[in-house]
Amino acid sequence: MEKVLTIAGSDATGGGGLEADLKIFQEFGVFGLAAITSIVTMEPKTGKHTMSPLAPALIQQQIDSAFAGPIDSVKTGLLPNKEIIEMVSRSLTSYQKKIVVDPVIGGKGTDEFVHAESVEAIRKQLLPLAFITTPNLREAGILSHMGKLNSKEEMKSAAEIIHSFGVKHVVIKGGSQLNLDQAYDLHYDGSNFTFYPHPLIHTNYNHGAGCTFAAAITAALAKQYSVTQAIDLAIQFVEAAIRAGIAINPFVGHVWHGAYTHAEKRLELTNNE
Ligand code: PXL
Repeated sequence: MEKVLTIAGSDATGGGGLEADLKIFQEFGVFGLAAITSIVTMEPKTGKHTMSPLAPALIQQQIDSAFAGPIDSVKTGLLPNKEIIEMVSRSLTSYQKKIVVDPVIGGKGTDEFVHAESVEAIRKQLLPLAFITTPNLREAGILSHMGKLNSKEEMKSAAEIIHSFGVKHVVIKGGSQLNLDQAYDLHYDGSNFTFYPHPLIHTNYNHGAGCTFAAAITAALAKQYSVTQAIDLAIQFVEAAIRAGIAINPFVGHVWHGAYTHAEKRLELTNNE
């Protein structure tokens, strides 16, 4: 069985972070391992998020634990500061297989968590090691120094700039912000641009969608699917998860990570069991 490691934050509400990653790995039938970089909690009366980074030495010990055996692919998610980004990058330097970098730069309730020096460390230390990176439109604008991206042409320019940092494949999640007829995700491999159009879904139930997309790609790569197959499958997987979104708390609507495989129907005892 393929083994997939996530190096990410914990989202105690279960929508994003390593909680999402591990659920998705299970859906793909791969064995999930996790190194926690930080713990994100939510104040239940106000919905305010707080991030508590773990000590770098403890993160290092978790990564070393995970690498005690063979690992087929690695996903990085929320890396709370420059020191931790550099430490994780050092740990992955000799790792030759597939690394998926989800460059989590803020996000729902977490905007204040990532600073300019962290963004620079993602560009200089982490992206050169990565096989695929999966920024959303906002993150792609920040990483490329282009600011707000307003069109498919600007997405292409941003993808070229991000590719120049050394990552092999750039996948920008277009989402609904471009106000077009459909959502467009863009894949750039250094020579070709491919847009993946898919339906816009008007919903607030999308907490965890970004993590889900990157985790699905990471699991698919571990299973030796091609980059194109991995992106196609991840788009369908996320679409199902968003359509089946659920209210977990009064503040953010969560995607249901098990929707694509109807996981909610699994393990139902029948009357005669
Ligand atoms: O969706 C971005 C994200 C990533 N990782 C963790 C999070 C969040 C958003 O809340 O909590 C741990």
